[in-house]
Amino acid sequence: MTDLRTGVLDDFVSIFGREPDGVWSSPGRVNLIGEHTDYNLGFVLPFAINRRTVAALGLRDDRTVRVGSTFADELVEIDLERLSPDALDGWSAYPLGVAWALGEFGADLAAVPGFDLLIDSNVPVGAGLSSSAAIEGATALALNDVWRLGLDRRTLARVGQRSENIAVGAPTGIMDQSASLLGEQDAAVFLDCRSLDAQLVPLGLEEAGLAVLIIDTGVTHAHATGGYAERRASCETGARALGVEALRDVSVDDLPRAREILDDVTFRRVRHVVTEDQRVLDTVRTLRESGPAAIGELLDASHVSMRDDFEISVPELDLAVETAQANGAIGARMTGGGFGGSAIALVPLDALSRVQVALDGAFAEHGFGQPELFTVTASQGAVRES
Ligand code: GAF
Repeated sequence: MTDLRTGVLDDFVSIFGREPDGVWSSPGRVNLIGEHTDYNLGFVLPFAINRRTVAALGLRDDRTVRVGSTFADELVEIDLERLSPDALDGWSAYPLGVAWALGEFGADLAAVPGFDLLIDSNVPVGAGLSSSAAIEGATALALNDVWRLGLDRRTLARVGQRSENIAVGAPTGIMDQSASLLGEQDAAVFLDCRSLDAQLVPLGLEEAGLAVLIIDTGVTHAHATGGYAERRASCETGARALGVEALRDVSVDDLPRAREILDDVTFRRVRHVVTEDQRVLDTVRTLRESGPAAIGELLDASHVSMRDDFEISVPELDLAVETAQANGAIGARMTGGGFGGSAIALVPLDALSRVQVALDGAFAEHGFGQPELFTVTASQGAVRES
């Protein structure tokens, strides 16, 4: 972390020729369980990870905004007057979209000063670990401070979501930004996506001798297009047909009636969301009563539901999950929006190398590219670093 912070400070000075007002950071996230439940106003249980995005920001005395990053070789410049979703594209839509969205949540964009912003990150892009929410969280926290907006973290999460929905054009829910802004060390964030009530649930992984292994398949996913939006539309169709505001309002006991009313595909989409909400509640209860070693079956069941009912897995993710399970993982599932990205496996420390060797072997045997394997810990959410 010190390296990222020092690096972004040095780079800010060499690019903009002055010191920034401060450095802020926000982490990526992994979702332990609760997939595609957030936009159905249900429950999720993500945690912030020990991979972060840092943002160095300095106010200007004019109305110009300049943003740069260590991963894109360009400096994007725009006047605050012209800041609108239509004017934004590429990677800079993430930080600039946040500046625009703050205007939707009370910032007077006609009165605030411009700024220079530089971003660096060690959250892998395209791995399903929310590198985008990390940029949004760091930018939102920084602008909230320097523009003295006084918005709370739940509101900043909504700002990030609005930016992603409107400026970037991805119809995502509130989970990723909430995890990035509300996460704490060694705890998962149990979020009710209707009320936005968030409770921290201690994970106790180290005490239990367990690690969360990320298996990044390298298969890229893009939320702005295709399957994600189509799944969301199916859920909305299902909710309308069942006469509820959102699938959150459907319980496991309602599923027999749902089967009578809905076509097969819509029914299976609904069944995933309804049973996944229940699995989140069961996981939270199990973690509190029995600890992390007892949640394996819930993780496994979540993967089966995403593979068979929601149909958002791919062969590489299925292979990752099955190989981890067969070699000592307590539980495993794909994580995030699906169609690529990463799986997670909950692995006893003494089985970690066996699982890793087996994954490398299985991917090679199937002719798939080598997966990236690394463990993550539950870390602190967004902070001002200096
Ligand atoms: C992506 C989205 F950004 C989240 O809002 C969530 O819907 C997730 O996919 C699926 O659970 O990460």
